[in-house]
Amino acid sequence: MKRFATIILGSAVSLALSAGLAAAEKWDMPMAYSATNFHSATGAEFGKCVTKGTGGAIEIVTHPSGSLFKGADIKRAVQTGQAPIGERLLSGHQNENAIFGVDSIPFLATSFDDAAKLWKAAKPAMTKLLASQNLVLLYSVPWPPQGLYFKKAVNSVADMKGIKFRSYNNATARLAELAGMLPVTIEAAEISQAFATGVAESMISSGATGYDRKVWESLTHFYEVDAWLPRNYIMVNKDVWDGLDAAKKGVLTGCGELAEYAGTWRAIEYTQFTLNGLRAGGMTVTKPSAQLKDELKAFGEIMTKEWLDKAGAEGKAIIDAYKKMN
Ligand code: PCA
Repeated sequence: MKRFATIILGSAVSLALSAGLAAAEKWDMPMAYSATNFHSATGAEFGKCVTKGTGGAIEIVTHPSGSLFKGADIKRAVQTGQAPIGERLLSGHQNENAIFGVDSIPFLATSFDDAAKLWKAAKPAMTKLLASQNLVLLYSVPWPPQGLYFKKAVNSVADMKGIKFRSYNNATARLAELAGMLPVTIEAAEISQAFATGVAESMISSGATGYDRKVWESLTHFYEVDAWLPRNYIMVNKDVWDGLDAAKKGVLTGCGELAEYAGTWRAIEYTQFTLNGLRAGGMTVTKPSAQLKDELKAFGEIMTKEWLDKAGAEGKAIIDAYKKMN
């Protein structure tokens, strides 16, 4: 903590000395999830930290809920410089490169502790991959464990056949397919409407997203499957980054480290809070049956193999490094 404070304070002092010389820059930061969600709250705090740390030279303005760019468009917007910075669930881009999907391999890392280890193992490869796409990785925060939502009791894969399933990345769509469901990709910002109109009638997500979007208005059951903990990643356009002086880079990096730490704690706290919220909304929140869990684990094995086939030696090295930490 002292190190961050030193970086930020040092930068603020040096910037204050040059105050009046540099014009303030406004950085719009597109984000995909509801304003009240902990990722959005963390992004807003990160923005304030940067504004303060740079003595107002960079003012970050967050735009949650997909209001500036939809989730699926944020990565491209930052790559091409339409936005200088943005937050994206990178597993949504697994078809570009399997490494982006490392955080959504079923039952590989199913707790916050394990997700942190997997992130540590994956970070160098992810940073390199993003750099090759004109992006600088600043920080990353996990979602709570993923569970299954339905509008009826589901105790086995047989009960899932033919259900319309909202997906948010390749892994969620593949899981649906293996279970005989019908996947349709829908942004988190649009799920309340999708469930209300019957476009979708189930999904895999965190308690957090169900709570943020009040899904108890349409759905009845949440099963705590703990399948994986996907992550959001905050990235800066590399040309913009390269144009910054060392002091500003230091502020962004320091504020990013603080945000990752604080955001992770917020995620942990939001987990139980939102599961309680689903219950208060009238939903049944429970562990899956042993049969359902076993059947899902078998899908997990298939998907792990598929991921390793696509991710090759680099992917295997990440998994090996992660397993060594346990
Ligand atoms: N919420 C996001 C991604 C993972 C999560 O928990 C969503 O459902 O889109």
